[in-house]
This record gives sequence, C-alpha cells and structure tokens, in this order.
Amino acid sequence: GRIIHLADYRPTDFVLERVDLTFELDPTNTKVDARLIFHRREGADPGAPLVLDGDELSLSGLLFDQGEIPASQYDATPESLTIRDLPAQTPFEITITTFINPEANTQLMGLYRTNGIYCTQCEAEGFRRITYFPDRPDVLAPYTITIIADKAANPVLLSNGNFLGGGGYDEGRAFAAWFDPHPKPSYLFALVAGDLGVVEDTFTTMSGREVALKIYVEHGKEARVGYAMDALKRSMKWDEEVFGREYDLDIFMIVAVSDFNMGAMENKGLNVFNDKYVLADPEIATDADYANIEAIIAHEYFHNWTGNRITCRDWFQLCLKEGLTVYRDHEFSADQRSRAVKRIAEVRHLKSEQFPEDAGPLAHPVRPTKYREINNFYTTTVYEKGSEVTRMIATILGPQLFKAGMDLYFERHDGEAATIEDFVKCFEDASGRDLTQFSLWYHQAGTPLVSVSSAFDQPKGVFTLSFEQLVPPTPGQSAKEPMHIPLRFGLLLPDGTEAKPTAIEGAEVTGDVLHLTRRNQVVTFSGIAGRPVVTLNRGFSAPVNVHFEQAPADLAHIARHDADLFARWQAFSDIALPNLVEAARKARDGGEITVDPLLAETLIAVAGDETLEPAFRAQILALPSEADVAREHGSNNDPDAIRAGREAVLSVVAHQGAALFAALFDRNHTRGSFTPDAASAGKRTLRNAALGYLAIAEGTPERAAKAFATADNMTDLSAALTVLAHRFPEAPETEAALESFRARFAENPLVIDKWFAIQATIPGSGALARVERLMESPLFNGSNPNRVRALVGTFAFSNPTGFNRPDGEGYRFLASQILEIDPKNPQLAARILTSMRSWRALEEVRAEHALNALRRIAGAEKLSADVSDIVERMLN
Ligand code: B3K
Ligand code: ZN
Repeated sequence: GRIIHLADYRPTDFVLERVDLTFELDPTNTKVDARLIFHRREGADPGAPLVLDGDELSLSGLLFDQGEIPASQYDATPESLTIRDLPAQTPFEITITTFINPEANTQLMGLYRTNGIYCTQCEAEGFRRITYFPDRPDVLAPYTITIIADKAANPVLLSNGNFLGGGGYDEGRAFAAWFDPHPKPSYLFALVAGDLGVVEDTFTTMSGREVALKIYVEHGKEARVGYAMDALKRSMKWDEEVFGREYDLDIFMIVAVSDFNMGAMENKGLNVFNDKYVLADPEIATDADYANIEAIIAHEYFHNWTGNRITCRDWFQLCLKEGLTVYRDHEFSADQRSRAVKRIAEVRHLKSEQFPEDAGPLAHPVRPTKYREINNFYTTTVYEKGSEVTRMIATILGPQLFKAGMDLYFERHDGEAATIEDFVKCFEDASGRDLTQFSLWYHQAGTPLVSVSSAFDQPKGVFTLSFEQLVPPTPGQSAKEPMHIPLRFGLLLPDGTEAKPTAIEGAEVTGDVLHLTRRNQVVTFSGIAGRPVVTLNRGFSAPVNVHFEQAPADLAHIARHDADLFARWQAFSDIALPNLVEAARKARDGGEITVDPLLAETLIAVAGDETLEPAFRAQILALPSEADVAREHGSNNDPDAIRAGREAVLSVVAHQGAALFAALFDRNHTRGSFTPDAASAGKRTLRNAALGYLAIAEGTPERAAKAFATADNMTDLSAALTVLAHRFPEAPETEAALESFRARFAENPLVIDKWFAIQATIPGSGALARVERLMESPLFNGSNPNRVRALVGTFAFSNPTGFNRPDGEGYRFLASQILEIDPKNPQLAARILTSMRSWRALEEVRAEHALNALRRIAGAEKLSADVSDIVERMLN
C-alpha cells in the first residue's frame, strides 16, 4: 500500500447530498443498490471525474439519472469506480449495483455473517467493501436504507436512524426501511439482520423526549443484558448532566455479536458490540468484565456527540473523536466508581501499553502525519495518550474554562468534520490562553522525561526544584521542542500539613499546577519553614516519566500520608520499582537479593489501613508487574531474570505480611451477596490479592483449591483458578479445577476464553506446549477473534517468560500464527503482532531470535497491508 500524508488532504470535488441504499440480503450473494445524489463542489475543477472507492468489488450495474451510461464514460476496478463527463453545476444521481458475499467475508470488515446474523463493520474503510463510495469521513449525508431479506431467518432488520416502516415484501421475504436524518460519514453506517432476541427499555431525555432503548442478543441470552442496559441509561443521564449532551433520535440500539475485531462500534443509533462487552451475570462475568462493559457502553454512547455529530475531517484526526471520547468515558467511570482507584487503573494501563508503544519502533504522534494502513492507528497512543492530552487541557484551563471550551466546540462544529486545530482553537477562544506550545503533545511522539533535583536553604527558607525535560527521539522525529507539561504538586511538611509558599519564581503556577515550559527550569519557593517532601505529578496530571531521586523514607511518607490517593500509590510504586529492578539484576548476574525493609513495611501499613477503601489497598498489593520492571529497566531485558527477581521480592512480602493477608482474606469475602458495584468489587480484589500472597507464603494449593470450590461468582472462581494454575501448575488440585471449570462452562465461549487465558499465562517455558495443546481443543476456534486473542494474544502479550523463551520458540510460534491468521483476518493478525513491539529492548540472544521471526514474517510471499506495515515499522 502507498503512504497517505496529512499534507495531501484536500476536499472532494463532489458534494454528496443523499444516500439511498437497498440491500437484498443473501448469505452468499447480497445485492446492493446504491443511489447517490451528488453535485460538483463550488469552485471545483468542472472537468474533474468522480472517483469512488471500492475494495474487492465488482460492478454489476451503473445508471446516470436512472438512464444508461456509456461504457466509455467510466472505469471500474475492484478498488475504484471513476466516472467522467459529469455535470458542472446541476445535481445528478448515480445508481450503482454490486453483489457481495457476506459468508466469505472473514476479514469482518464490510458486511459479514456471524452465527447466522448479518452484521457490518465499516470503520475505518469497510464501507467500500459494500458499494463504491466516497469512503472518507468528511463526506456526510443523510441515509435511507431498505433491507429485504428472507422473512423466517431474519425477523429483525436494523439500520441507523429512525424506523420508517416494514412488512411483507413478497412471498417469503420481508422488508424494513430506516432513515437517519443526521448527516453521517460512511464509516458510521450499520446494518444488522437475523433472528435475535431483544431487551427493551426507555429513557426520557432532559427535554422530556422518550427514547426507545433496545439491546439485541442471541436468543437465550436476554437475561444477561441487564447490566449493559443500566450502564446505558446511566451514560445517557451523565452526558446530559456533565456535558449537556442530549440524545437525538427516537431509538438507540445495541447489537451483541460473537465475531468482532474489536470491542464495539459507535454506528449512529445502532452500536454493534463484541458480546464480551454486553453479556454479564455473576456466574459468568468478573468484576473487571462489569467495569469494562460499563466503560465501553459509555464510550460508544458518548461517541454520539464526540465522533458522530462532530466527526473527523480525515483519519489523521482520529484522536479528535477517540482521545476525547476515552477522556469522557474515564470521567464517567470515575464518577460512577472510586475516582482514585480508577485513575490508578488508567495509569497502570497507560504505562504498560502506551509507554512501551511510545518508546519502541511503532511510536507515532497522537495526531500522526502519515500512514500506510489506517487500521493500525487505532492505537493506545491515539486513544489513551489522546485522552491524557484532553485531560491536560482540562488541568491547564480548570473545570470552568474547560467546560466553556467544550460547549464552544459542540456549538461551533456540530454537524461538521473537524480537525485537532479546530478543537484546540475552541479552548483558546474560550480561555484566552495560547495553546501553541501545548499542541506539541499532538505532534511530538515519545514519552517526555522530566529529571528533577531539589535543594533546601534552611536559613533563607527557600526551597528549589530544578527541572530538565527531554523528549526522546522516535521514528521520523529526532529533534524535539520542549513541551508544556502541567504538573500537579504539593510540598509536604513533616507535620503532615502542606507548605504555603509566600512566593514562587521560575514557573507559572496556577492553583496546585506547576507549568513546565522550558527545557531547563529552576523554580524557587520562598517562605518554607522546614525541609518539605515534594509530591509531584499528583493524579498523573501529565503523561511523563519523572526521574527524581527521592529518599525511600520520603516516598514512604508520601505513600502513607499524601492527601492525593493516586500520589500515595505512585510513591509506593517508586519505592517498589528500584527494588524490583535491582532484584532482576541480581537474579541475572548473581548475588544475594535483598529488599529494602521499607517496601514490605509500607505495603503492610497501607494495605492494613482500614480507613482506606479495599480497592485502593488492593492496588498497593499488586506490585509493579514484570512488564513494569522491564520498562523501568529499559534495555537488555531478560524476562526470566525479571521474574526471578520479582518472585524473590514477592516472597519476602508474602512471608512478612502473612498474618495481614490471612486477615484480609477472611474479612473481605462477599459470599452469598454478589453485587457488581465498585465497593463490593474492591473487597473481592483485595481478598484475591491476599490469596495470591498466601499461596506463596503457605506454599500449598489447599487454600486456593478451597476458594475455588466455594466461590459463588466468576470473579472469585477465576481468581482462585489463576492462583492454582500460576502457582501450582502441576498440582492435582489444579488439574481438577481446570477440568471442572471446563466441564461447567464448555457451552459458554466467553467463559472458556478465561480458561484459555489463565492457562496461556502460566509462567515459564512450558507455556508454549500448553498453548499448542489448547489450540487442538474442540473449544478453540481459529476464526473467532475472541478465541484467538484469549489464547494466542494473551500468550504473546501477557506471558513474558513463556513467550520470550531464550530459545526463541515463542517468537517462531507467533510468526507461524501471524502467517496463518493474516490471509483470513489481517486486522487481527496485525494487532497480535504488535505484541513484539518491544523486541529491541530484549537482551541480545532473545533479540536475535525475535529479529529472525520478524524477518520470516516480512519475507512471506503474500502479506496484508496491515501486517506488512507493522512488521516493516518494527524492523526499521
Ligand atoms: N471506533 C471504533 C473502532 C474502530 C476500529 C476500526 N479498525 C470503536 C471505538 O473506538 O469506539
Ligand atoms: Zn471510540
């Protein structure tokens, strides 16, 4: 594929006025008639042809204003339809007929079949697999859709917008017509047809309109929709209250399907979901599943305003809708649950997924300037870092001005396809603040590193912080400008209060936010009575790495006393990480592994503090992961040594805290009273974290086996199974538990995915053989993305020692898998391949094996654009 550049953007020559599509559904031969009304854009070249996009299409019919069109006037290839000699001024109508084969569509882009259901996925460029079309997000039009299908097999016929009518069409067939009055780009088109069950509810909007809510699922699964429906209603209410956004159609529908390339899709009025993010009950869903369902239902719903009513001018602007909508769903979840715990989880995720991406060969700006395959840019950088950039705007402006900027954005750009510049301008205009330097966050890739040192002049009462910021080089960007970095901070005095400086020089400070804007910056605080302990980047106000040599005792002080819970967790991580890195070094080079006593002491003090919410204490118990240690270590990583070192630290903590863990385990059970709310979930997380330590301290599977046998919800059941499998993989108790889990849930693929994932993450070199054996299981299905992700994806992404075997077998396995998946489903293959994005940070033996595996993929005869784009960037 060729490279697309942002600089080449120009508007279309033709304006699309209306779209009228008729589908005659057939599993292998669906007929699509597309009537498109265009006029030439004012000022456009009067001789320019109309060029429409296609993908694997063949043209069966073409009419101009309902009449024949001479063959000399157009060219059709599978990738495009070009029509010449079109009117200079008057509107005209083009009717295109194509036939497509939903059954053969294994890419899951365009119109496809999943478990007998017709379903579409059009973002980013799937609509062009349905009909020839100007398939780009800045072409917006109202759509009328008519669906004709076999009546018995398809009692449900859905599309975007409001229902116009339907009924019998001819013998054996039915039809339904839908009209979406809101102009939309083709990527938001959706069609669903089949035999589905439905759960209905209503929502009354703030202006008093009643909206019908319908969630469609496979028959028999209706009872598992309650939580999703509740999350939807809470989302609708929250968007009214917090952002003033009201829903705009008579009906809002969600359809859950089992074959889906990602989480969900925000099609106007007709969201399509991976059923994993809809279906829940205590027997099958964990607390994490409930939290994901709530977040994703909210995310897709929030897109109605940020994405659908205001869409992207081009795909370079993807973060305009994604970063902003992630920010909105984060805020929603924070309001529904514990804000601090939610923030910790977000930062954990950001650091474990986005920071490595930003530090490796796939690094790219939040708003990229070029791409080969847009599907590869639905990344954690665009989504999560994009959300952090929005959050920083809110931090810099403060809540009122941020709200004013959002209101201006909705007012100014409603109904438009906008850019990042448009978005930022709204905040500049609403606040009067110049955000030019701030905008570098959209343009410069790489995680900034902020190095800090401090000095205290006791006699003068002056405290000094010296900052140096550095943005590391990333592919295509070697030299970087200094960024505007908003750091929330506090100066803690020994008595636990916060210092109130009489003067601050060297940086702008607004409230508790210190604005770094220069490469080097010395900031002085006057009127400080005693040496303060600095708490920096509270709430993770900026997505940066901070290097600040703080004494462990100071960090422990923050961890135990800071007013900001997030900062307490961060300080604890800052105590733990150097210990873990050092332990890994010792494990590799020899030498006795010692652990700073403050680590276990602080952990035990905080985890045992009954005034703190259980979910927060559980976050303290979850020490930085092996991946966190690898990231902190930076280069020349040996995953086996990292694990061995971390295990040694865990063992120290487990033995020292055994009494506390036993108490936490006993006191926090929720048996007999399952509710998915955050408080109950927090208790379960704490209890199960304690169980993990107890398994280490006790060294026997008994307690976990008993927890497994008595669990009455999926959270506790899967947590116990994980402890058994990861700690005692060879124990008969583990074998029995795995077998009973399999037998009990064999009919429920979503639960079996957990069974696959738990086994795929059993540490050590035996994991690969286990994964290969599981792929032979009748429960595995290589064409279902959830199954493939649960087994192959989880192994590659989340089993550092299993995947990164020193003999390179893990990489060779992955290469084979990628080459096998790619011809069927390139998006899935490309996504799983990104698990190797940090290969250059491995020690040299593993790195060499990884390189060879990547070269083998790159050298394959036929690769999709998706996989070849990823593999080539990883090799560069
Ligand atoms: N917008 C979709 C993602 C589409 C991915 C296309 N490869 C889901 C979301 O972010 O809400
Ligand atoms: Zn989204």
